[in-house]
Amino acid sequence: SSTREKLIELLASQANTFVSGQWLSNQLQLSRTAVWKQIKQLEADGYRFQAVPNKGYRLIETPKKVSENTLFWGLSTKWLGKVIDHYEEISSTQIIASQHAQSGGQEGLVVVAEKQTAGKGRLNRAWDSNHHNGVWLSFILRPNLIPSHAPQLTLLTATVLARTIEKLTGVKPSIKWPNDILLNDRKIAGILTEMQAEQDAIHHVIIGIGININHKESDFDASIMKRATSLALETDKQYDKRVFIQTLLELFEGQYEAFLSHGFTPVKASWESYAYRFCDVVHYKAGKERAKGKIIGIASDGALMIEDALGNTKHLHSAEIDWF
Ligand code: BTX
Repeated sequence: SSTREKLIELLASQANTFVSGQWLSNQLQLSRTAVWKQIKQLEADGYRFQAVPNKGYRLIETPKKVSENTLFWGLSTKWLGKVIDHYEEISSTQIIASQHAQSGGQEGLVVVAEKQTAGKGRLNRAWDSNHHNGVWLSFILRPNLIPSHAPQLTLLTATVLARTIEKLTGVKPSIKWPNDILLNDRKIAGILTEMQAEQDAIHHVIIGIGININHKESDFDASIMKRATSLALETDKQYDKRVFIQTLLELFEGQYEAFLSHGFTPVKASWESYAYRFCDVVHYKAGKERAKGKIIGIASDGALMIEDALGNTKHLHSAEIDWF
């Protein structure tokens, strides 16, 4: 509620001193009992206070715990994450977000879960996320784009995810076409974009993002242990999931708005700056054709651009790349 936010704001702005219950009740125009009840609720969310008789309260710790409230506090976005639907455990945030979208959920509504029991990957693959050490979230977009431009949103999301990881860890990830996010050659995050559209208009797009944050190696399913990694495994540090989510949403909002007003060119440049094996020659199989060529970029429809030995450019829409 807005009272809660105001209370947290007041307490955080006075973090070095005690504030009296009376002062808070004046500021918030609430009874002292009501203030006390709000403080108890914040404690249940993981905020910690020092309470001294005749002096009042001092905020000594904001929670690491992820909840609607803790995510909301300190989030500086204008519209992304202004409505947050948080679950300790859910089948898939993608499913819940798409239900919200179908019943009129607003652009920027975010669904977050600590654990998913049926996390979805692309092409009916599963996403290993029945684990509280990752960030699993989906949000609704309602862009005024033609449906054929929707793949650009996936490319945009990949660049935002790469930027977020780089900002928080100092390590530069790579984007492996079509859309794996790698850190030191292992998969650290995945993106699932689902769209509902008519011929010439998008109803909504659900962007689903999964990032392995504080996993130990044994937290991964044996089938992916060798190929998957987490921020903690690669950098030997633990990360605050709340901070990760907030940074991600803030960067996304800015980059998305820039994309809507300036188009795809900056996204393309950013994607290419993170592209795995950019300018390397790779072997690939596309349909029946086996060939090799140099990776020279990404096209606006998501195709990988390859240059062959004669200098001709090819656009690969689906291909198996031999990365190693
Ligand atoms: P993808 O199809 O590119 O990747 C799925 C493949 O990645 C799996 O087949 C497996 O090999 C591997 N994999 C599975 N889980 C993990 C993991 N945790 N870390 C690394 N590799 C893994 C990418 O699909 C799209 C993933 C989107 C996940 C988000 S989470 C929030 C939202 N809700 C939901 O159900 N899906 C999205």
